[in-house]
Amino acid sequence: MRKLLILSLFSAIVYAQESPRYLFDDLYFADPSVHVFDGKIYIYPSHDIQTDVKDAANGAHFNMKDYHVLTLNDVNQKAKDSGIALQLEDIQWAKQQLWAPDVAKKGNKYYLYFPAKDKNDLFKIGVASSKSPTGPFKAEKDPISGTYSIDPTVLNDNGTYYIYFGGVKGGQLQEYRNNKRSKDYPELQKGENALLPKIALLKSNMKELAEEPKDVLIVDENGDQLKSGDQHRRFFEGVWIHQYNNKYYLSYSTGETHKLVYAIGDNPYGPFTFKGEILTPVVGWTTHHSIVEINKTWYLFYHDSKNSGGKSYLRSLKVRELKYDQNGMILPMNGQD
Ligand code: FUB
Repeated sequence: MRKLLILSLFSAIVYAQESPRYLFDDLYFADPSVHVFDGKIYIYPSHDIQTDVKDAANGAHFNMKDYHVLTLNDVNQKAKDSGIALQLEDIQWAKQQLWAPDVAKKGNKYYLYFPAKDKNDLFKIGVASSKSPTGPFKAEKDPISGTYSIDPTVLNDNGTYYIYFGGVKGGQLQEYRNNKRSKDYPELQKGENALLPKIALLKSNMKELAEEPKDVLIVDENGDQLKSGDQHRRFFEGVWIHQYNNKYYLSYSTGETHKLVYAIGDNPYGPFTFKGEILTPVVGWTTHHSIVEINKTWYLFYHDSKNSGGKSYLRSLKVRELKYDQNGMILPMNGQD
């Protein structure tokens, strides 16, 4: 009996550690980029809302109009909403669709990077700054020159800052080759090289690119670039980069197959070698995440659409512990939990 009690207590503890938790109940938020700044946890999500835009293949129904910043005292508690940090009407160049953002801190300033459609319905990436991690953020008059597509994330590599971005289909990445846009590029055949996320060094002002965006190469175990038809492994959107044991982990969504997967490289530019799955599909079409170490424990922050009965554009934030094996491989998790 005592043995049984100890055993069930043990499994309760393990289960409690490994099962995901929702972070916020009152509003729908998605695409969490999480950072620890000066010992405090900040969540920079998209803010999902219901509008009258109908479901569309180009994602027009993801019709978000502002950003909130959430704070978290402890991953086991609910997050607190700090209110609106930036809204569409205050971004001169943007017309619609404030999609997944990220924030970087440099010195005493915080820089919010966000995708939005401009007046010509082209996704660009904007930047807004603030002296406070919770905003309000003031947007620059124009998007960052040389950027396009969606899902920016910024790596602070010992004081050198790199921006990554890109997303296929609704994210418009397929309309670009070598940073040049054309509506006439033919659809990629299954055997052709897959589209890749982009990387560019940021200038010291954090508001401009210091170089032309470059492809972030993702290869298989033989060193061959992943192909367009390899839907279970190739890049689609939602890139995140973190460092573990002196390696760079590039993680992203596979889109149509709805997985979170990762690849490992030796430097921010790659190449990155595909390693495996992090999370099987969640409820809802999109899957987008961040991976962060907090107090020596690693966490996966992500979203699903369970709370809205599966509406892909009304998503809720979740967190769960993430573990590595002794070789630095991430232990895969079940997105349906
Ligand atoms: O939230 C809008 C879009 O859905 C994001 O930019 C993508 O990553 C996907 O999560």
